[in-house]
Amino acid sequence: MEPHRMFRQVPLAPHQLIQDITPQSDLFVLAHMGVPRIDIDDWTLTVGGLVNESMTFTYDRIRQLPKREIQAFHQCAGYPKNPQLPTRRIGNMVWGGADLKTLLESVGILPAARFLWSFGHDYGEYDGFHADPYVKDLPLDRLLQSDVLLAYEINGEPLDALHGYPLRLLIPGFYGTNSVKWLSRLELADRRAEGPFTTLLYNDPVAPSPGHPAGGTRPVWHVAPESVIVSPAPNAKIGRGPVEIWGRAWADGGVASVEVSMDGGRSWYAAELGKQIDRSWQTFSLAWHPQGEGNAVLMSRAADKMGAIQPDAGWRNAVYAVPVTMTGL
Ligand SMILES: Nc1nc2c(c(=O)[nH]1)N[C@H]1C(S)=C(S)[C@@H](COP(=O)(O)O)O[C@H]1N2
Ligand SMILES: [Mo]
Repeated sequence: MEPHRMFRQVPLAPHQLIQDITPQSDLFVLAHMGVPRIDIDDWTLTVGGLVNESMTFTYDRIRQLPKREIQAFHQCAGYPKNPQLPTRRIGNMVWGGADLKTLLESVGILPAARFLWSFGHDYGEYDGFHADPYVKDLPLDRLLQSDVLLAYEINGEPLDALHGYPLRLLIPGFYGTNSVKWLSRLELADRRAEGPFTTLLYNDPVAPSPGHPAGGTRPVWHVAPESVIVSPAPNAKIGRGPVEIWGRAWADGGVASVEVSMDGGRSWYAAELGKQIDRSWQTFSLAWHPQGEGNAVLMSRAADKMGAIQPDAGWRNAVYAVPVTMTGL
């Protein structure tokens, strides 16, 4: 592994999300324990656990399977110990690869299987935890929706080493942490996987509720509704207008609506929402006629199709605020 320690590439800031499709070289990188450098001649993918017969695939074999391309956003959940902190690490790419459901069905899923465990080639230390290797899991019912990829391409290019070469998972609508890079092994199981990244980290606290007085935790799987204003940029000087306020919005299952505020969240106006392509982010926009001069705070908030809405503060998908100055000119 090179390096063999946590490695991050900083994300584009919200006002830099100008392109509908994020180039691979601009995509944020998250590697908890470092970056495996894999020689393709030594690499295979083994599929086992609760299957009829375990099987091993070469890179060529995976690439011979029918190829699917899915446009999908990809978002990091942020710091596993601090789900309150928004990090807004987001990109939107066209992912190319083999359909995982088809591959698993060809191996034969046994009826007792309920989770897919996915193993990376990376191992080591992260924040006082030790993992050998990186393991995540996902519920099988999500997987059988038929849009989970064994991805070997981003935007038509092979994955680079930082983004998981030669093969990674891509689970549209799930936080990035679940889309395991540098895959080595897949296993079907009847329970959740053990290891720091499934049992200790990436489990959000859930508030007590009627029927669940103790609260508990929930795995960091589904992406909650979120949006950012791309333009105007923070601290922009705004003339008399009209000014187009526009940005990106995303949620697992797609965004239902986006509202925009020009007065720091006191009043909200429905934005126009662009359509979703496959599992992509969506563009929203609103024409603004600034009144007077002085400071204004622009905000956006998205709602998903289940009715969940971005919180004002205190959670990873909290509303993003853009201060601007109205010149009155
Ligand atoms: N094997 C492995 N897969 C991994 C990780 C990792 O540390 N090891 N990090 C995860 C996290 S937290 C995120 S946000 C995404 C980041 O993918 P990217 O670096 O391609 O943007 O990869 C996920 N897959
Ligand atoms: Mo992440």
